[in-house]
Amino acid sequence: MTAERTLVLVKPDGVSRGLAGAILARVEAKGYQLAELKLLTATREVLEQHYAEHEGKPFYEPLLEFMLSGPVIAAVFEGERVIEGFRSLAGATDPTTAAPGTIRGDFGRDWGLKVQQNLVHGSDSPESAEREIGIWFGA
Ligand code: DAT
Ligand code: MG
Repeated sequence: MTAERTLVLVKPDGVSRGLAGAILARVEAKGYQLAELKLLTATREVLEQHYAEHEGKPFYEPLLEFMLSGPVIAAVFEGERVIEGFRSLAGATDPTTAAPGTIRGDFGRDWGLKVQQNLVHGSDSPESAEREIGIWFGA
């Protein structure tokens, strides 16, 4: 049986603030296995696919601009219930209200209304994970 997989992104704020190692270390420390890892600057085409579900929302364009503003880390982690487990490690979408002890809760700052600057992305379902891993790493 293949272990569950999830796509993790360390967003441009995480990389530029020097938090990539600390973030990935938390995921490894939880017991998830690193299966793929790369540093890259995203393209608009990749981001349009990745964030297709959010197209048309008010935060869509600022989100894409932010995600294009610097390099990101794309990673695949494997493990039992890793999708749910990583989202629990990441915390709530808004860093201001994300619980202490979570990545967004501990490392998020007061960014005003820039909720998109929340350090990490994690897939939200097995279907999303396979779709997103295909986008960032190919089939
Ligand atoms: P998550 O990343 O927790 O899965 P999401 O899929 O709802 O959250 O949204 C994708 C990203 O879009 C999120 O990480 C940050 C940004 N975003 C979501 N809601 C927002 C909002 N109300 N204002 C600004 N950015 C938002
Ligand atoms: Mg999401």
